[in-house]
Order: sequence, then C-alpha cells, then structure tokens
Amino acid sequence: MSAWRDGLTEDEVRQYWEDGFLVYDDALTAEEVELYRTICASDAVVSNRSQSMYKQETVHLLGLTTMHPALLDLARHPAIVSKIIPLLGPDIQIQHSKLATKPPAKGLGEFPWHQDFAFYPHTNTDLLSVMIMLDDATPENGCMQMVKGSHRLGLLDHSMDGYFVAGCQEPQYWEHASAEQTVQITPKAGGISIHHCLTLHGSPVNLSGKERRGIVISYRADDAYQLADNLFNDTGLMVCGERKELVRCEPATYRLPKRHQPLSKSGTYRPFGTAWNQVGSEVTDY
Ligand SMILES: O=C(O)CCC(=O)C(=O)O
Repeated sequence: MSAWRDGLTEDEVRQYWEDGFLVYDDALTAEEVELYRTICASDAVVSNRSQSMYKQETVHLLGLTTMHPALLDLARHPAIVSKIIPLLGPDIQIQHSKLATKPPAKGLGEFPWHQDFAFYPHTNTDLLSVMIMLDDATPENGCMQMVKGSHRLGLLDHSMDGYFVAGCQEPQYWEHASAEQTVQITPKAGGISIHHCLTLHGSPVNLSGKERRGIVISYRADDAYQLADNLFNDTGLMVCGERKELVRCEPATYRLPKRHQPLSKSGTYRPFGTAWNQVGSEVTDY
C-alpha cells in the first residue's frame, strides 16, 4: 500500500468493522483548525444560514464544501482520505457535507438517535461519515454517542404513520444497551470520528453555554447509488480514484424515507426526494 492509502492499521480496520466507528485526536493541526473556524465564521459560509435558527437549534448547513475552496480541500485532506480508503475502497465520492453547529443556549441542540442510511438509502452500505471537530467534543456540550456493533442490525425503522421521521423508532437498541456498548465520542478540536452509515448514534443537548462546531463530510463508495432523498451541490464529487459508472447492489429490503413536505422551502413536493442518478450541480465530469 502507498502511504496515501495507509492511514489505518489492520487492527483499526478490524475495529471499524467490529464497532462501527473509529475516533482520532490530532487529524488536523492547530493552524488548520483555526483556518476552518475562520472560514466557517466568514461571509462565505455565514451568509448561507439563518442567524436566529443558529442560536436556537442544531443547524446543519448543507453543501458546505461548495462555499469555500478550502472546504473542498478539507474533504480531500490526506489525513482523512488515507483513513477512509481502507474502509470504502479507492474510488470515493462526497455524499453530502455540512457545518453542524450546536447552539450556545443551554439545553438545546439535541439530535435524536438515528442511522444515517435511513435518510439516504443507497444500493449498498459502503458509506460513512467523518465528523471533524472545530471545538472539543465533550459530554457537557452534547457529544455524539454511538452503540457499538449497531451497524450490524441492518436498517431500523425511522418512520411514523408511513412517513419518515428523523429519529429511529426502536429505542430498545439504545435504552437497553450496556454502558460499555454506548460510547461517548469525544475527539478534541482537530480530531475526527468516522462512523458507518448504519451505526446507531445521537447527541444530547448542549449544556456548556458555548456553541459546538463540527464539520461533517459523508462519503460513499463510487458504486453506491442513491435510492432516495435529495441531492446537494457537492453530491457525487469525486474525492479520490475514478468514476467507474458501476452500480453494486447488496440484497436487502428497505423502506424509502417518504417525506411529509419538501426538504427546501422553495422545493416542489417530491416525497422521495430528487436522488435518481445521482450527482449535484457541481459535478462536471459526466
Ligand atoms: O451534530 C451532532 O452532534 C450530531 C450530528 C449527527 O448525528 C449526524 O450528522 O448524523
């Protein structure tokens, strides 16, 4: 393996498939963290979000890598890409990217237990998310919690009355998990967590009185084709390798996430989103 591909040891790869997640401090330097804090507070990013929302709730500002060239560089950062190639293979695309900010107001910003794959099912499950911390993640500021091994449960139910709801509806899997199975994910600023798209996770309210900033980049194997939900501008951008135009299908049966209303305020109502085949507006190599 070249150094570029050699970001995980064999034990770490085994641990990812055993637990469904990995956590690292120090993926980025202190200077890089400062750079990304500055960019995320600049007009290039801030003009895309509502300030009142950001004070009250967890804001997931999507399409982040299209807002500044350095943010696309971050998605292709060797410290990250070298760790995901051993998990997804050599040909990797962005599924989506976002700034994930928990509000400073105490007691807000909860994100319910869920599996990411429920939001955007694909033809196979070779997808994962990397959360890059711009602030230390701590239990006090509502760090993510993950249930070890839950990626092996398959896709759980995230629907109510036939419609998609963002939270998983099978609480036995976190309420009855042992303390050892439920892990607090606490990378420091500049650290990252990597989790499988079926890993059950959630994050409680922020009690720190300060905002908690993170950048989430979700990646997929080039041969994972999206079955539902919306595309963002950066959906389908290549991160490494090449676009092979091959679809790999795992045998499984999924309930597609049927929405009550359009995802964007101006959008036409499409209950299953705009996914079909399969790239956002920034992709020019088709
Ligand atoms: O912002 C957080 O702490 C939760 C983010 C999350 O669970 C997700 O993006 O899937």
